[in-house]
Amino acid sequence: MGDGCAMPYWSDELSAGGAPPFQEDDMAEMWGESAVRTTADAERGAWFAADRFGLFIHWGLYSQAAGEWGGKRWFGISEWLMRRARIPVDQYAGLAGQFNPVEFDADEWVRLAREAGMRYIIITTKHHDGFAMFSSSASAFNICEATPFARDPIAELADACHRGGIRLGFYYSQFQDWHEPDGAGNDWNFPERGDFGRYLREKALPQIEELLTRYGPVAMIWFDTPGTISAEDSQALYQRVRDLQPGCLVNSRIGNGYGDYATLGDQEVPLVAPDGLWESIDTHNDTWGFATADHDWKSTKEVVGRLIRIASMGGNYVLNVGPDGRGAIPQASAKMLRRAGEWLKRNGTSIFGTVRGAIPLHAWGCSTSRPGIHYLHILNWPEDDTLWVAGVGDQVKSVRELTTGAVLPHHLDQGKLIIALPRELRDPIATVIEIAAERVAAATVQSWLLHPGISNCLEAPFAVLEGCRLGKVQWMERFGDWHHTDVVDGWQAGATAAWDIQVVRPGSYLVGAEYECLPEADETEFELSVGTVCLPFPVLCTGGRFCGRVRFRRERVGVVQLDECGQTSIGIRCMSEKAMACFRLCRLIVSEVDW
Ligand code: H79
Repeated sequence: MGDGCAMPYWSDELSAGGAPPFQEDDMAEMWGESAVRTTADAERGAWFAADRFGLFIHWGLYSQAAGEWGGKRWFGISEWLMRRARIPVDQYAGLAGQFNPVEFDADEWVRLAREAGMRYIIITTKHHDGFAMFSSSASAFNICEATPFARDPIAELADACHRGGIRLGFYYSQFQDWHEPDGAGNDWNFPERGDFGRYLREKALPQIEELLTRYGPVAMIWFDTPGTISAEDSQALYQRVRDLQPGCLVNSRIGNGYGDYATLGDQEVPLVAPDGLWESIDTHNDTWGFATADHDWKSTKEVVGRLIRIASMGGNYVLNVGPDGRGAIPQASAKMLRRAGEWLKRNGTSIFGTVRGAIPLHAWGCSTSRPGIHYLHILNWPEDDTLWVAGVGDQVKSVRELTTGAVLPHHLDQGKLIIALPRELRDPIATVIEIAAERVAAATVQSWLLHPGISNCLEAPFAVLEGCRLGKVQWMERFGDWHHTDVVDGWQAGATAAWDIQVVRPGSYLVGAEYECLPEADETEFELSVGTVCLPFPVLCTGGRFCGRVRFRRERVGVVQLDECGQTSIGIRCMSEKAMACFRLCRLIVSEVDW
């Protein structure tokens, strides 16, 4: 681009004072390729497809350090502390001498996961810091040999899981290992590139073998940051897992297109369903490992809302908690997990064993399906207690609220199902409506039902684009806390992004736009068009990007009259005479206004 739009740097070591920041290319290098070319066959993948909700646990020496080193606090993901603070290997290893997590209680963790309604646990057995949280003959840098604790928590957790009927998966960092000269990622102690093949042969493969032979059935090995690992190495790892435990699944971060299912980006919840088996992985606050300074907890409603949206796209949700150096799961996480579990106890049939929803995304929420049954998840309750549903067809047999079985009054109007919602059945987390209908109209193009009484977010991936394209922006706020947004990008002169909408209640609607506008594009003229009406407006600068952080603004554009029921289109056109690389639109927001 060369026009000031290029993201300058990622904020890796900026706060360390002087160390060179990393270029975007380094980032691609660390993530590596993580799309899968294959999906596990139906038999091996069956549990994964049905189980939907798992607990991720990041626990290691970094939990003891908790984001602080030498009197300095490092915001962001705490498990990266060793690299961020450039801690020498021997000093970091000194943490092991203080690591004595006497509060660790495997049965309690399993009980908590079960109470949350989760069906599986994935725990870090070795993160990038190289420290094995299990007894290992392949490296003495492990919890049994190097800490006063001297117990094997992986063994205890495996027993507790097998007793408690929870599947157990192992996180294993196969590429980065900051403890080893031959592992990747430690360029402060080992500036020369080591012999990665030797690391793989002498540490990673033997440890993976230990994990797959000493702890009973393993549901999955969860690899991370494939980096520049070769296709042969990825394949060899994959084969080793299959040979030792044929039923064990492998995620796509093994690299090079191998693996049984796709892991999306850290903290990424998509708007459009990916193909095949996939998972979103997420944190309860902003870090994976425990950090004393991070109290940015998601509410139960946010967590359950994400689970629902992911389930509606046929994916799994793996939510992380970070136990502290004493082995205790933070109170806030335990509380949220129990509350999420209460919701799932009432509404779990709408999540577990369902497939992606046949009824398209709406302003009120989304759906999941099973043969002949569709569950509507109301995340945004309409002000007038009236729910409009498009795409159900005319074969509806019954409409009930899930937890009480209460039959709800409904009728069809212009091909839309209208349901009267009883306010007393409103669940502050999400209300689920169960619809029995043999055949639903398959939605091909998303035509957005402009819902009265709720803000309608017309998202970038559902727009019809001319002269512009769909893009993605990703950035970190503090460090390692990823944010992902779909945008309409690459605007040519005269380009348009428009959404097909269906007006069900004529009236006045306020239209807003949410976008990033770099200084070069400040005050560029755009036009909002609805039917034959065109409203000119300027887009306003959101500031430049600092450390790659993206900032959006939500601006009112104007009020439009939508006087006729039925199909129409709403969109914006770029009136600039030259291409606009510095403007990115996330969404239009359309809401009914009382006049
Ligand atoms: O375990 C959690 C994270 O620690 C781990 N994945 C989740 C599940 C993770 N490891 N690496 N990453 C996530 C990607 C980090 C990439 C970056 Fe960088 C860190 C980009 C910028 C800083 C290293 C330095 C790679 C490029 C520059």
